Amino acid sequence: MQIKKIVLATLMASLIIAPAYANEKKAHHSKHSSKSMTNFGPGDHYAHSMKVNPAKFVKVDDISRAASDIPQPLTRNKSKIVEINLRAVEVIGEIADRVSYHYWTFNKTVPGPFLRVREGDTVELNLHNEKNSTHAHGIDLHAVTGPGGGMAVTKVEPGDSKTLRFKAKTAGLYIYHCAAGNAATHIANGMYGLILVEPKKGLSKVDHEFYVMQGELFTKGRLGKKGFQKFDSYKMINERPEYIVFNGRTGALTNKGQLQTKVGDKVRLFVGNAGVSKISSFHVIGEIFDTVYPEAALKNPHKNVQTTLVPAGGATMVEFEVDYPGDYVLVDHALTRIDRGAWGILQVSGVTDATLYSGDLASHSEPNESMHMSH
Ligand SMILES: [Cu+2]
Repeated sequence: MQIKKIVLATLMASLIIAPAYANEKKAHHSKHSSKSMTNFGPGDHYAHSMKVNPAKFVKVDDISRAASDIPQPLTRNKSKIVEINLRAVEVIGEIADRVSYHYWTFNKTVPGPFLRVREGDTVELNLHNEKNSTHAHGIDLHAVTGPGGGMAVTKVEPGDSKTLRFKAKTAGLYIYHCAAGNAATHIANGMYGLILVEPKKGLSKVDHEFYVMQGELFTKGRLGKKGFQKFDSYKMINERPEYIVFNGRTGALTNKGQLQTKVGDKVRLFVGNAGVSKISSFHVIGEIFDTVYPEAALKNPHKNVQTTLVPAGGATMVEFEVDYPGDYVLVDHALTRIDRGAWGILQVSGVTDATLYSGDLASHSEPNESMHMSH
C-alpha cells in the first residue's frame, strides 16, 4: 500500500514537472529564438538542461578576479570616446578545492573586468563571443539608458562580435551582466561585473580601492561535493544556491587574494551583488563604514553605518579608514552564508593602539577556523 502511494506520488510529480522540461527543450533547440524580453515565464525557461564536456573548454587556474584589479582613477577633465573590448568565454574553473564548474565569463574571470569611464563619455563596447561557446551571449550594463541596457544590440552568437555605443550620462556604480536567453542562468554561471561612471569631479582620494562582487552558484552536487559539478536550474529557480561567494569562488579574497592595507589608510570598496536571488547584507567585522553610498547613489551618502544592503543586480560604495592592525572579515551578515563561501579578509598591517582596542588578542581563533566545510 505504502509503495503504491510512493509510486503514484512520483508519477504525479513527474507529470507536473515534465511539461516545463519539454518546453525548455523546444526553446533550447531553437537557439533561444526569443527575440525580445516579452516572453518571460512562467515556467517555460528555467529547466535548462545542458550537456557539457569539460574537456572542450579552457581550464583556468583561478577563476576569481583580484579585488585590487581596478583601473586607476581618471584624471582627464574632458569627455571622450572610450573603447572597451570584452570577450564572452566559457571556461572550466574551481568553485572550491577540487570542485570544478563550467563557468561562463567576461574575459575568463568572475567577476569580469572592472570598467571605469567618466560621466559624459561615449562608450564603444565590442563584445566577442568565443567560437566554442555553448550559447549566444550579450551584455546589459545598468549604466546604459536604452532598451535592454545594451542587450538589445549585443546578442552575439558563438564566433561572432557586436558593438554597442552608449553615452555614460549618469554617474554611478553599476552592475553589468549577460542577459542572453535565460538571463538568470547566464548571471548564475558567472557573467557579471561592475562599471563605474566616475562623476565629472571625480571621487575623493583614497589610499586603496577594491572590487568585491557577491554571486551565487547552483551546483547539482551539494555544498562541498567534489568533482565536476553541473548547473542545477531547479535550485536556481527555487533560489537555493549551494555556494554564495565573493569574486567567483570560495576563498577568493583570502590568503593571496586578501585585501592589503595599513593603519591610517583610507579604503574604498566597490561592492556589487550579482544575485541572482539573494540580497546581500554587506558588513566588515570590526569596522564601521565612515561613509556608505546606499545602492551606490553617489550624491546621497550615509555616515557611520555598520551593515548595508546590496540588492541583487545592485551595488554599493563604502569608505572607511583603518585604525588598528589585524584581519577584518568581509561578510554577508546573513551569516550562515559564510559556510557557503561568502567571506573574505581585509588585512591591516601596522602598530597597535591600546587606546582603541586591547585585551588578550592571542586567545582569538583564526577567522576561518569555523568555516571549514565538513560535509
Ligand atoms: Cu551569456
